[in-house]
Amino acid sequence: SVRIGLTRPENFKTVTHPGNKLHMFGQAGKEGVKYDLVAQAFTKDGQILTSSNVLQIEKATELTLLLTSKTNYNWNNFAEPLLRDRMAACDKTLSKVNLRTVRQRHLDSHQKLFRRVDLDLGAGNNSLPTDKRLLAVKAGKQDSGLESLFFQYGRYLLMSSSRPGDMPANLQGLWNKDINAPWNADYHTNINLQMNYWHAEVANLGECHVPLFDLMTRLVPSGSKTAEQMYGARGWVVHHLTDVWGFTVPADGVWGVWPVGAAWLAQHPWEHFLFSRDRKFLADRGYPLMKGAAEFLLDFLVEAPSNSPVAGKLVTNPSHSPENAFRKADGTTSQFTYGATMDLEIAHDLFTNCITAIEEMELVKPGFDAKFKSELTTALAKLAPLQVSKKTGRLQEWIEDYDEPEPGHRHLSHLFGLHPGNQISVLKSPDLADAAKKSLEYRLSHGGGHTGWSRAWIINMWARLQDAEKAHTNVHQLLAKSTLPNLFDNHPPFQIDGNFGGTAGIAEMLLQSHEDSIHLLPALPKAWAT
Ligand code: FUC
Repeated sequence: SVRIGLTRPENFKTVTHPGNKLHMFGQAGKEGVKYDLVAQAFTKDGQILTSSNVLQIEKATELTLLLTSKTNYNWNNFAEPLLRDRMAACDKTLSKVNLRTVRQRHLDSHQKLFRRVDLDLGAGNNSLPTDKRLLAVKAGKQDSGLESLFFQYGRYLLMSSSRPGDMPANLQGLWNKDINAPWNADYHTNINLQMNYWHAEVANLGECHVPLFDLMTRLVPSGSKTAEQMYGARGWVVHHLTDVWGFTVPADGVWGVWPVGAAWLAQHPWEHFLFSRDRKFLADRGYPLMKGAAEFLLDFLVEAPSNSPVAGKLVTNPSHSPENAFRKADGTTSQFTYGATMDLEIAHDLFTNCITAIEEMELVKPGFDAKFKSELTTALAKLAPLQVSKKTGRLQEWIEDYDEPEPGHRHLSHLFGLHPGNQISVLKSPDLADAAKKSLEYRLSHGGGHTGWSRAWIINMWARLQDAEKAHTNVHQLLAKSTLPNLFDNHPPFQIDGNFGGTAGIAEMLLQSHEDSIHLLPALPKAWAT
């Protein structure tokens, strides 16, 4: 026996309808999305009594509740709200459910994706429930079984929050519980959204990557307008955050003055091609997105002035190194800069990927986009080189060797070339790799890695540096310091990027393919000996 109602912290009404249905409807805020939600009860034995807004179940031996909701948000054209009868649409969904087969359909859909990857690092402490295992890890215990569980959980969360046809996973995946979510449950493009998809390919969930490409495609019209009107540039631009209404202009003061969001996102369709070898995808969707992002950068880059250490080379301007500040010689701090290291690394990554993509297309269409290829090749050769500090031996975060007022900053932007880029390589550019390692150590020795996603990024970087034990220590720290009892990542508060980035990091320790070959067990720690 149970009473069932529906509630929400703002603006809603509930009523019951024949057929044991409970109906909630309302609107987010005064002008926001309108929604309808229907819960329908099915029982074995007993009876269901309905009052005006409650379903009262008496003495049932079994109860099944189906719940569905519809909004007027239009993912296919967010400028035009949907005008459909939402209640009727909910009813239609419910009428299609076959109670006998619905669970099996769920399992089939789950297992098809989930069972593609097995990871066995030993059982660990698996006689305990998850929250107790986590407590033991927080107390210093090793639990390799919990680490493989965390890996699979990251796959599970992406499978559940990013299916083809739907929207990509936001800062909370799709598990936002608040009316006003932290950072609006949006898409931050200066690390967080990309991190959500780092494991998509390597953890064999390529189709779950597609919603990200759908978002990118939807951002092209407004991103092109922003490129044209703000910068007089071709192509499309996204700044440090976006949302589900096509937001592409700067927000949040200096932090928003970071015009390389689209250029970073463009790494993703390229990775999707590398893992799938799907030429049709590359030609129809991937390459056009990459090309537009590259066109913007080609127009945005300028020659550094004669008093710069990289005079005459191409740099971004204005820009900043995500959310970080530097101290100038006169003791004042600033964020605005030109040629932040990350910008240059992103440009290097994108131009290189575009050229390789053109070479793929040339195989089928000789002469494909030859003019653009030569534009890219010229710019790539003229791009300002990465700077290693003569004072510290560290890879500089800025083109000039500024001091760092916050040396443990959560962003590790200048190490983009190490991961997720591959400009910095232990094999091909060992000096840069060594400088990057020194920067990473410096960040860590000043408290870096204190947000979940920051720690997750660090795992990936140690894996790329092939330091198995340091990578593993950070897996342990991610669980011990930045994970909630249900294994959600804790920024704090809950933010899903650390789950996804942590999963990617574990994969990166076991398997890498960013160089020209596949590298098995590049960073295998002692704790995973079996
Ligand atoms: C970036 C980070 C913050 C937070 C936010 C959603 O701006 O610097 O730590 O994760 O995104």
